[in-house]
Amino acid sequence: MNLNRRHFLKLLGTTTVTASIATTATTAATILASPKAFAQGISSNSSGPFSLPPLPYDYAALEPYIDADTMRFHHDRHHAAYVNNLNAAIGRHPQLVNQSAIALLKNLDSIPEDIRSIVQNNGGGHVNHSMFWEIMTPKGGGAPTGNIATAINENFGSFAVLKQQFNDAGLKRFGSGWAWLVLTKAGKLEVTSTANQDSPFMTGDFPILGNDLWEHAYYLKYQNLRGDYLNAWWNVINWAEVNKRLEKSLEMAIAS
Ligand code: MN3
Repeated sequence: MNLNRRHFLKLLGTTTVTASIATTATTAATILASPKAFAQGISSNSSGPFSLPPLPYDYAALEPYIDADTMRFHHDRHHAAYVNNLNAAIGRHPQLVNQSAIALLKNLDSIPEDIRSIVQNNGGGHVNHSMFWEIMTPKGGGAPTGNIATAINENFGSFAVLKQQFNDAGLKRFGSGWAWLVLTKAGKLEVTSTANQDSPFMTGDFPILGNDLWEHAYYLKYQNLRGDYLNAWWNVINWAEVNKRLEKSLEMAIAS
């Protein structure tokens, strides 16, 4: 990866972040290296290296923007199914048992062909949703804070421009998928979109922030009005967690 210190300083428009990168490197390395640590160790109904992380708040905590029934089905059924399917696939190839879900996604070409698409879909689903719960919070929303605020202004001009690009990407995604704010291999923040459960990690980008565009994420409350859901979602963004992910993305870029 051709990132260097100058890229980061340009990205952030500041030198203040570089000190904290070093101090949190160990924590991030631990989180990213171990599937159990990444998933925070709650048990699910399947056995295997991966487990369903707990929701960090009540099902109803994100109302009125996301309703409790949607959160319950989304976390307890949909995410759980991705975890169970991923564990079943890895169970057929035990040599993969110590790899993190992110590592699996980054090296799909090396995954045995008989489980490759299962890992792509369900490993992607597990990693995407593990991020999704964490970057939302009942006390969220408002303007970005910290280094992500600086980076957004440097890369997009303003938060309003980012939101518009992001929501446009979400509206244009036909069918199921995700809208993303990623740190690219070139060290820039960009808005992207993927189909199905494809993860930005598959192409070497780091997902800083992502919104679930599957109908299971919004249909009970918003029906066909995906645009209303996209607009409302910004009210629950956990900017503190997004800042942690920005730091992690920079650490991984430095390490690779
Ligand atoms: Mn989903």
